[in-house]
Amino acid sequence: MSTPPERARRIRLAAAQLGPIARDEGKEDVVERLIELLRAGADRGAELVVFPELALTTFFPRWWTDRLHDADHWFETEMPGRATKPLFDEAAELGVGFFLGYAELTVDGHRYNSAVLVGLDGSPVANFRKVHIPGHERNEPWRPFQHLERYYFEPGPEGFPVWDAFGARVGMMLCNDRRWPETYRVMGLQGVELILCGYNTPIHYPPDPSQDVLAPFHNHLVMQAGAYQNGTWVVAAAKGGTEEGSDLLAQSAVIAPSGQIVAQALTTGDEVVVAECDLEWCRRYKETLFDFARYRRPEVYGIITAPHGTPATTEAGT
Ligand code: CDT
Repeated sequence: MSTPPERARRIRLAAAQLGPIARDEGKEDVVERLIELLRAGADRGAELVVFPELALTTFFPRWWTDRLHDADHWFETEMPGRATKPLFDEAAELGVGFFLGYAELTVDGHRYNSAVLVGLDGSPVANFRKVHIPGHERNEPWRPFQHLERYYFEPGPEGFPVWDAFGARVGMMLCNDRRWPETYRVMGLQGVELILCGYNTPIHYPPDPSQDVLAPFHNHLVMQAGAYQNGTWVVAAAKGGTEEGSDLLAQSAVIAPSGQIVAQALTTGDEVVVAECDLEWCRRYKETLFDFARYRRPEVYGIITAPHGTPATTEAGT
């Protein structure tokens, strides 16, 4: 008996990369840039446009302030708010969904590095809070610039849920989350078919500058591996270029469940890349090499959920 032919489930996806955002650039001006990118994506048939992490402002964790409340103006207390409403309205008008990274300040005072997923009708479908918070907690004046995400943000307590949206099983992650295999696997175990990601990656890594030259390689390495090992599409949008003296990696990309890059930004500025993605491709990997039910061995993976692992104690040669 022959296998029935696969039916395609196609969606056109866009990664909308942003060039630098100046410290004094108003959110209203940034939203105008986002609307231009949204229109460019829609003109090319995109149904869903992915914007970067913290897409409304400069990457403000590069600066220290003694008083956390002095940073409140970088945060959103509602979504949509006054500045972002025009983007939601334009999306509804165009019938295009989007993913937008932003700094979230909740009514009870929690601060998260978040992303909202907005449906084709311009209404929010889901909110995601970044889980892996990189950098440091206090001012470290020896650095050429700070990476104070651990001062400004709490880790998202909800982990990595997936949602049924845009005809797909959709998951979200933000920047540093993409470097952790657990991020993809937790979503993979929920059948994810499409992972949306925004990032701001300084090319210079002060704790170990020998990694700087490898930043572009590591960026794609982790996402290509995560896509392949979980049979999922990944769409990742960067903030690139020199922002307030800090060089940010660009390289926004759409990655197939095979791990191959099917579209990639060519510049470090505002740019939209579009790809047509067949969600059925996920099955090729989920039902063969990465058939989790058949091949995974969770009974020997227990240490994965231990807080810090344990030093190796097995003696060689016994
Ligand atoms: N925004 C973000 O998460 N950036 C980190 C930089 C790591 S170095 C502190 C990243 O993983 O790209």
